[in-house]
Amino acid sequence: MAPLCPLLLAALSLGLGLGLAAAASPGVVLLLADDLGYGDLGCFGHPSSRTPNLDRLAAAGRRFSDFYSAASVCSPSRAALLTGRYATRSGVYPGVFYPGSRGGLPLNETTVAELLKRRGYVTAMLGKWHLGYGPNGSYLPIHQGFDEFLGVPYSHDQGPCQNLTCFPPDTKCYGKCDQGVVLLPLLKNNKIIQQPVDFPSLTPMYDRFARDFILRAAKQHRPFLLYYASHHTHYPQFASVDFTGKSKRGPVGDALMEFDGSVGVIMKALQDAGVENNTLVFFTSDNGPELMRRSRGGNAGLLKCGKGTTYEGGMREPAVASWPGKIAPGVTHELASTLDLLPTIASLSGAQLPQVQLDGYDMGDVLFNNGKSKRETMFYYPVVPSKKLGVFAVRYRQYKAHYFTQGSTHSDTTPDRDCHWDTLLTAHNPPLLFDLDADPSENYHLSSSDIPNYSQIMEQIGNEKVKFELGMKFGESQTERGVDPALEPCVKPRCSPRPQCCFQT
Ligand code: CSN
Ligand code: MG
Repeated sequence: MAPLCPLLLAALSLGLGLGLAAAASPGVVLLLADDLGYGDLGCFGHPSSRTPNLDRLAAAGRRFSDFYSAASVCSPSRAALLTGRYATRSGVYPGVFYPGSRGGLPLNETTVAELLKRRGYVTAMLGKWHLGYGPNGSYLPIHQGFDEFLGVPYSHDQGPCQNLTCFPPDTKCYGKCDQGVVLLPLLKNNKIIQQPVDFPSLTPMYDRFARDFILRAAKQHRPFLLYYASHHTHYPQFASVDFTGKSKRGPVGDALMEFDGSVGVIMKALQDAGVENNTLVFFTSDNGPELMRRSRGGNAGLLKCGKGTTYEGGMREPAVASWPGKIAPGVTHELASTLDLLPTIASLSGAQLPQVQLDGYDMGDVLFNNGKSKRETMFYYPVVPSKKLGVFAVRYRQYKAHYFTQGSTHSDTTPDRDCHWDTLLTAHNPPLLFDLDADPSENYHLSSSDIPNYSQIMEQIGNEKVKFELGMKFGESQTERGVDPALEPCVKPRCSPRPQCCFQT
């Protein structure tokens, strides 16, 4: 027995070492809603939404009151979330990608998935990508650190959605979408498996994938990253049979309820896999609500305007972080952003930060120690950012100064004309200053007669703006590389006439 001991010990310690390393690396689930506003969730005050799973997540975890996405539309917001950098750096501007876009999130950008893969994580992405398709699908998630992808490469209104099949079959679908482009494709990795996507069965398929992925990773004792970017609650709304007509809030409520159902499936999978207490779950949305859809858009709650604007409703989002036993339940009023996810997750997993200029801060102290945020500023770029105009607004602590304001089609139809497309670009000198703690709705701008330290605050904000903009290097624009209809995803690559022939029954 004695001579065996050192060997046995060595084997044991090797096994334990690997086991501990795996156990020490937490699972990460990122849940992203689409065009969901600050006022849309039950746990953020919406009276008729039904979001029991998100409400439960929020009750058991930390709910953020002052959390920001880094852009007011989709592609730049998602680029920032995955890279920890404002999208002006990566070149994901102006606007968003289209089915035939030549560009995408540049492959030399480092995503959070790539960081984690280097730490031995298995990684998967579900749902809406919207960071480019490109020649031969060269910008798809599988080229940006995700081992697996099941989803749609862009928004589901960027295709002829009158073909979006709703349940029951004779139900009117909610709205009209882009014509003259290919039907919406569903991809598995880089392969088109449906065209058009069958929307009523899509979320149940995602749910099965998510559950299988989590159970498989746990069985293999591998740490994992699941990035689930739902199509809900973006227009046009859809839901599967289990959720159609089930909410009190109509189409947008049904869609939100279906997303909430997926959250429930994922939480149950984490429990069943026994990894619930070793997994960070983080929920937020990509940008504010599309108010132009009237009651079928989302709701920004008490915030001003929505999608496409640099008012609070465009970029301030509901957010929840949950990790049983590690994150104490409650609400935090600390400032945080999707930009902070990459540095935070890197620190949790022991991953090296990429050697580039990051815009995020590790929010570990906020999450785990009820501490102060390292973030004191947030910068608001418009949908069409330019070096000439720079940022439209700056938040510093509780203060926000608007240097420029502009309405957006995405925020049309509300009673507040400031939000509308025909409210043109307006420069403000001096900038319009608001105290967001006292006035989160940006109703009453302040002057020197309102607060004694007005000039100090304006000077401080001005300094932060100058400092930030000196350090901002605009990347080459990826959306201005234009579109080529030949690049649109097509299930029959050489068929004609396009785009109608890109169809498989
Ligand atoms: S977004 O919504 O992708 O969620 O931002 O579906 O800005 O021109 C935005 N846009 C289609 C969209 C176009 C979208 C635009
Ligand atoms: Mg969006």
